[in-house]
Amino acid sequence: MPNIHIPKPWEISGREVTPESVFMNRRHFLKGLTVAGLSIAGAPILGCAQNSDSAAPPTDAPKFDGLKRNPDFAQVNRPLTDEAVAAKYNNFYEFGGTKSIWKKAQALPTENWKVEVTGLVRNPRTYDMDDIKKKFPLEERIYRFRCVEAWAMVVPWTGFPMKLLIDDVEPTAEAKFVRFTSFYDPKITKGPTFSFSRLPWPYTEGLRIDEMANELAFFAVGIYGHALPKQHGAPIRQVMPWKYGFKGAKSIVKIEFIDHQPATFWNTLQPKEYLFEANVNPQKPHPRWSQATERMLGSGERLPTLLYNGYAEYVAQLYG
Ligand SMILES: Nc1nc2c(c(=O)[nH]1)N[C@H]1C(S)=C(S)[C@@H](COP(=O)(O)O)O[C@H]1N2
Ligand SMILES: [Mo]
Repeated sequence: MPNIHIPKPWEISGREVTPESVFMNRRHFLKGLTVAGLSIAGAPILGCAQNSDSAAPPTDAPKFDGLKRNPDFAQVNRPLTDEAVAAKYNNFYEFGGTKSIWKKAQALPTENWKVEVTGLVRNPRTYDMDDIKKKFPLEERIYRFRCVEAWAMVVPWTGFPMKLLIDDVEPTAEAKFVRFTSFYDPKITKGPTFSFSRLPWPYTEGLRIDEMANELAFFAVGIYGHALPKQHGAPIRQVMPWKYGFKGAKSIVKIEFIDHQPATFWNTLQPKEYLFEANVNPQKPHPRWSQATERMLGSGERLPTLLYNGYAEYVAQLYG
């Protein structure tokens, strides 16, 4: 719904604001902190107007051949989000602090991509994208996706369960956590205009090993049947459907198996707002807004948020 702005209770005013003015108005949230960027991550105010540019974003990526949809993840009782909507409404702070970074993200260099897997594993490996596609059978899964900012979408991802990579590298008994690191090169990933130099780049995320081994935890190399467009985190990203979207690092270059809980990007900036665990939970409000409902991208429909984003039967036992 281009340019239609429905004010939310947590908003400063009914108009669109820039990241800088959010920061100026929300200074009190930053008390005791020297970092400006963090009030932006969760500020749903930035997400309220959709990109009014209606042309479909370019993708020259061919469709995956013979891709099979996993029948266990074939639908979620919600309509699929329109591809062009999902492709033009992104969080990718390496390319800016707004939702409309898709053009800037085209600067991401994805040729000869390598993913280094190291740390507490029997078989450390560096994969290129051909190795990954040869080694791990790709499937399609339709997942709900919930950003901590209370917007949501439903998209078909192409990829493979993280468990297959675990089996390939064989973590040792000492490995308890895993850290994912995104591509970072300050000449290319220039970041938001505000306080860039103080953000804890590179973007990192982390999981417990048992979370990573859960059948839902997914590496995506594609979306809507073709390779990931750069703005979605090409050529490979995490997708963690029962957690808030920030738990899924984009454009992964390194995966490390470690014995301690890693520091992560948003949790380092604002530990009270962006928890390490970050499971979707309608009962646990974000300190600055309710998480009880969510706004679907495209339709703007407001729907109730589901515990574990609707995936309790798969993951509730991890948190007993
Ligand atoms: N490297 C990196 N990964 C990231 C982010 C980011 O800024 N940088 N944003 C996260 C957040 S907050 C969300 S909601 C999702 C958005 O994914 P999408 O743009 O493909 O919808 O990416 C996550 N992964
Ligand atoms: Mo997010």
